[in-house]
Amino acid sequence: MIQKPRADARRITRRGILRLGLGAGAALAFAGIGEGIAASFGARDRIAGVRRFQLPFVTPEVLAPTSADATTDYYDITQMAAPLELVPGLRTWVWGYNGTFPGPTIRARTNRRVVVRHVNALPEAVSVHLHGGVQPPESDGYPTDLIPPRGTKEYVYPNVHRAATLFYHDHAMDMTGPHIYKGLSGLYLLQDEVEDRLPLPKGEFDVPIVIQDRSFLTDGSFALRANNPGDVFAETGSTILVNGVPWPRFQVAAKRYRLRLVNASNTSSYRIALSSREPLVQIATDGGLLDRPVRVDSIVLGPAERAEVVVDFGGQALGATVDLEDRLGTGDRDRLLRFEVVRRAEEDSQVPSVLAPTERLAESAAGATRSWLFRPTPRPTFPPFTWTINGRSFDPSVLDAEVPMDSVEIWRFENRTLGIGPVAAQEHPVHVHLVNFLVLDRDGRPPAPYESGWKDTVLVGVGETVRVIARFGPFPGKFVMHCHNLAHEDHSMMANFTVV
Ligand SMILES: [Cu+2]
Repeated sequence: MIQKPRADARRITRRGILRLGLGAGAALAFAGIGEGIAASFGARDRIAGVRRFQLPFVTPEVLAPTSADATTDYYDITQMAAPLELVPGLRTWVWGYNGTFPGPTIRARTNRRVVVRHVNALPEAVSVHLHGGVQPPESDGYPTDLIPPRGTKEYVYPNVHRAATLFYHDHAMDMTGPHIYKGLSGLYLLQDEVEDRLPLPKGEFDVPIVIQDRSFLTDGSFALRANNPGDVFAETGSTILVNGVPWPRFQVAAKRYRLRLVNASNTSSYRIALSSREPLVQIATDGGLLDRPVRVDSIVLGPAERAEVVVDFGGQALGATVDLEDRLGTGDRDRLLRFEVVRRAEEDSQVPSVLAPTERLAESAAGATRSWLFRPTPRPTFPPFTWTINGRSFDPSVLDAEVPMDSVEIWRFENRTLGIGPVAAQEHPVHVHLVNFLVLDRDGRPPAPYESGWKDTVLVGVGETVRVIARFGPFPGKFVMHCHNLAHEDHSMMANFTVV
């Protein structure tokens, strides 16, 4: 029964809260609960221990179209519960696209339409958002545009965007966090002719690295806290999964690999680096290829951010190991996966010095600047605050901005704390639907090299102000922008804008 894990999780949460104590005044006590619960997961024997680097690396299956015609590929996906052995010897009930975790990968081509028909065989209403996709509002997965249980909806993706690593995931009102934690996300790889012509690693040497953290109870179920006040803070886990496998070992050839790094975690950010201390050669951001590769020591990926890198194992001896590290992670979480160099292979790839032409937008092209304030707002009920944008909780009926079609705007994201302890000091990964943007500056300083390309999500650190620039269009209608820490998004750091 899929409801059982939630009952168990509730019990753990309550005990966690009791152990921390609530006698120190609601606000201060509450300030510690989120961190305390997250930390207590790893320390409790009810959480399953998972050994690192035991299981083979896998990539999610690629979904075959059900049918195709001159303009369109048609896909069918059933959202369903399924028992999977994610941890050896344990059974985990996931909510998966076609019952898999992560969901199947859709491969799409720029300017060729994709239609995905979703059947909801889950007990709760769902909505599907293609993250980073440029699609009209009726196919964008608006939070209240729900597919009820036993319902069906067709999403039409025009694929007018350049090549990029996108992903599709649940976006149901107030329930996105729990739904994604249970498994509702999958890759959508958009490819085009510019990318085809580049001599980058291809085929089996072009691999997705979908990073998620989860905790498992000893009965195998996800240690997902129920939709309770604790969710205001974080949905994290003690186990790192890559493509659904705990800390896999990836047996590689001694040559170049293209790694598509995707942070599909609910709350966690990662600073990704190689244990060999070699730099990462980054070739793409959220919105696709950079104009030129950049060499970086590490890449910070907040929730929903992506980066693509080329790693060359050509200089490694057979038998050597290189780990992908998370330099923000502690304990077992300091590693994401292990590469083991096991064979020689002919090198047929390069990283060219010029990748893809990248349009830039000049600040002088902007017709307007809008400011968006991300902060907790106090309220009289428990928990004593909620996450807000410009002081407002998300309301589907309230319009927060009206943007003229095809206009260029500068959006200014400011992360301000409430001053009641660590609870108020959280970063916000800000995601804008419909558009890609360029980061202009972070507290007045130029963006880091690893975020210098087109993006759809940007991490706004504690106390920071980040300015981005975007052209709004080509589809009119109502879209959302929100924090992609799913605990914040669900409670209720989201706003509406229309393109008119
Ligand atoms: Cu946030």
